[in-house]
Amino acid sequence: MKSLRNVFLGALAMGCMTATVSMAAPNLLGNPGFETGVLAPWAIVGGAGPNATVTVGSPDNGPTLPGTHHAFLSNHAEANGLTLAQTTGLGTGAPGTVFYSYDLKTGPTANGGVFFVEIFAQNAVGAVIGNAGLQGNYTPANWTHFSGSFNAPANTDHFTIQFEAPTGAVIGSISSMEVDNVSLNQNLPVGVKNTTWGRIKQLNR
Ligand SMILES: [Ca+2]
Repeated sequence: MKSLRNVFLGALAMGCMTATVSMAAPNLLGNPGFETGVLAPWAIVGGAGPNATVTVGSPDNGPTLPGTHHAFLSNHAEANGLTLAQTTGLGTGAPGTVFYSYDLKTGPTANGGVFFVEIFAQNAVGAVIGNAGLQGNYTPANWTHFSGSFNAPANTDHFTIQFEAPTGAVIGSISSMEVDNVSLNQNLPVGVKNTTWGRIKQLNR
């Protein structure tokens, strides 16, 4: 009996492992950890200037995934909305739950500089038809993983996620942040799907 039980537990463990691997949610974003060493397909969509830049930095890396690179938003221009964004491809989204996560680590901030994240659901012609709500103001002193979900409405076709480092309308206002391991997907997070239980039931017969 003992050996049968061990066979069962071994098979169960293998079933769980297989299920976990097959459940890995595909990320809709390209270069999500900035490990290519360049920003693309991320783009600076607002506020770029001599005193407001987004660069890929190394060797600092967010805790969620291995790597050596991150994006660094550095805004030293007053009353300026420096924004880094990525829009997923046409047809990559659908109505339903959208899961998001990202790692953040605050850089120098002063005199009204703040940091927000926004995620938009868009229809096939790019109009914004839903959103995850304004997230922030974020001020994590050390690398911190943030995650959540929102419901994409009918006619959702694709998404945009953007990281915003706006400054206040005073000289000396600074907003800066390191960003890494950004994920946007519509599959259940790893470990939530119930296919594993079907395997257990089979094995129990
Ligand atoms: Ca990285």
